Amino acid sequence: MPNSQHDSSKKQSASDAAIASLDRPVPAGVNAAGFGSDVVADAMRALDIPYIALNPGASYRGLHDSIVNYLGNERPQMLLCLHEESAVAIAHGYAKVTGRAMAAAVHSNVGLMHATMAFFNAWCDRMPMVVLGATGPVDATKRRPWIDWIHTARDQGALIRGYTKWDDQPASPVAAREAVLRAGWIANTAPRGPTYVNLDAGMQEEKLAEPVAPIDAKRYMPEAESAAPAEAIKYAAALLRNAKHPVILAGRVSRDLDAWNLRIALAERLNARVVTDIKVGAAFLTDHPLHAGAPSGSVLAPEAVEAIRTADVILSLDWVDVAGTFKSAGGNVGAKVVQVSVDHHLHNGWSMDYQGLPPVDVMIACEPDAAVPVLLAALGPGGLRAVVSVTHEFPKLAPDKLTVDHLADALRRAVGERPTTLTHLSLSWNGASWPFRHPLDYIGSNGGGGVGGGPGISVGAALALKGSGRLPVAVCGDGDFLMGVTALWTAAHYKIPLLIVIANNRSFFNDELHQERVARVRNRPIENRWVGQRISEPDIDLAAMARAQGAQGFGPVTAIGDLGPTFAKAIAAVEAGHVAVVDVRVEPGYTAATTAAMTRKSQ
Ligand SMILES: Cc1ncc(C[n+]2csc(CCOP(=O)(O)OP(=O)(O)O)c2C)c(N)n1
Ligand SMILES: [Mg+2]
Repeated sequence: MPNSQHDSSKKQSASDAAIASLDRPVPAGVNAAGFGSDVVADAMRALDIPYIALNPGASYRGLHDSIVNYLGNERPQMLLCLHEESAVAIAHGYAKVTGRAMAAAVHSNVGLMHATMAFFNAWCDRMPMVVLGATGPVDATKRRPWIDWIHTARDQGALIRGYTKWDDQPASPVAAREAVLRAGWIANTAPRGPTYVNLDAGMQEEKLAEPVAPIDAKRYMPEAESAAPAEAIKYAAALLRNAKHPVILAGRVSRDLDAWNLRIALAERLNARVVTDIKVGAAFLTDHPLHAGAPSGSVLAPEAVEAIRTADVILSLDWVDVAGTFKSAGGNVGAKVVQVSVDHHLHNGWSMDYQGLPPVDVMIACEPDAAVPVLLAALGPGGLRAVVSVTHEFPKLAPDKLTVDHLADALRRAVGERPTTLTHLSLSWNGASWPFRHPLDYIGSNGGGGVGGGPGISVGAALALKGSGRLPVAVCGDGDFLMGVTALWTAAHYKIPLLIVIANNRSFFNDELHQERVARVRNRPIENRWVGQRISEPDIDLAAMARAQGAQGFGPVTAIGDLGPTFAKAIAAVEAGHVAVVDVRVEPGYTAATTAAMTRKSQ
């Protein structure tokens, strides 16, 4: 857990114990590794990963047995998932809170195929995870007829290699141990990302001819933290010290509270305007007077555009898309650019998620958390100069129709002073609805734009937050919820408290705006934009889908006045340890700025 969470670690371990009491196998009395997969299980334990989210399959029945009967289903403990996409999404959400890799396991080629989008989301989000997969016996003489042949593919890792940091298919138990340690090490080293180890069924099930000599696993996973380069810091400090209109683009940063406070100190030292991005986790106090406009995704707030256009020095703290942001701000950005990032180490030829190549005048090739304190020290003393004074404005609420802004307003009031983590936000969300005042107030979006990630990511985040005293709350679009809905059962079964509120516009509404734009450009009727988009006739009873899986379902809420009392009941259920889902029927619509940007003829 980040430093800020240490005080709650006692409560946290009590909640781990509650999960550990579930799914207990009878003791098998096995205390020495006897098979290839026992060696793999030992290596998994050496990674010190508490959970492995999985959907089972014969290709890894050897490993499955080792986790249950050799490790006793402990560290890692299995978390059964109904779909591989949610298994990997749960590991993704866990990493978004803790910054550390959880594990997942998927069955041979078909399970991996189900998991691909979740890999991609985690990859684009730079989140670590170790995924174990398997293949039918590589040695064809050991294959069962038919099934082992269809579930064996040459170079299975090719399915996910374009969006995975590293993968391997080790050929012996000792090589598999090395692969697992390397997978953990690489996943957790910045720039972070998923890794994949494909375990040959034959290798897993092989009886060990002799005991495997133990190793000191820690020595094979050395901390590889990058330090801020002194020369670059000196140049950057000189540029920033003399800047009249500095801007900080606060992007991919950690959930650490000390690092958060240092970013605030840096902004105040420089009197810099700060822009944040709702695609990634909270990076700055959004109601700080220096924060420019509401946090937004691809459509920048007007205050942010103004700050970027008039800036003389821009400091990017691993901002996801510097070049695209400059383009959105109108192009002619004249500022000198200081870039703090190690992201370039990850870029490959398959995925363009690295975005446009930005102009950079000073490159500080380390993580933002390492650069900020050194930069502050290099700047020397100085204080808050004339701070821009702004008052935080919440969105104005429509008088009659229930909109997503009403949902946000009532939810914020219902949550009140409780420390709350928004584990996911719908595409319809208005960034002005909710101030972020702590790095765990919001953990960012799905990373790769893969709809359906919201529920699984939220279950993983709620797992990491269990016992921390923070209330995990997800706001999902109905499309997102429906694609990932079976992740709920895992939360219900393992008693992971979580509130999911559905901004249910009964539509894949994002694409209605795309069809509207095409209709405008082509001079065709925009009133047809809904065809092939609306999820109605019949409306789906989303609360019933929650109840069917052991969660508590509320709604549909259709009246503004019912929002507050319903949220109060749902929060009480979550505080009593349940998973609660509230179906809120909102008017279809995005913020005026997003709608205008998406339907504009020129893009
Ligand atoms: C897996 C996947 N399928 C399709 C899309 C295209 N897409 C982007 S947003 C969106 C609509 C999502 O609907 P919902 O979650 O209900 O959000 P809304 O736009 O209605 O607020 C779709 C289908 C996608 N990004 N990912
Ligand atoms: Mg929708």
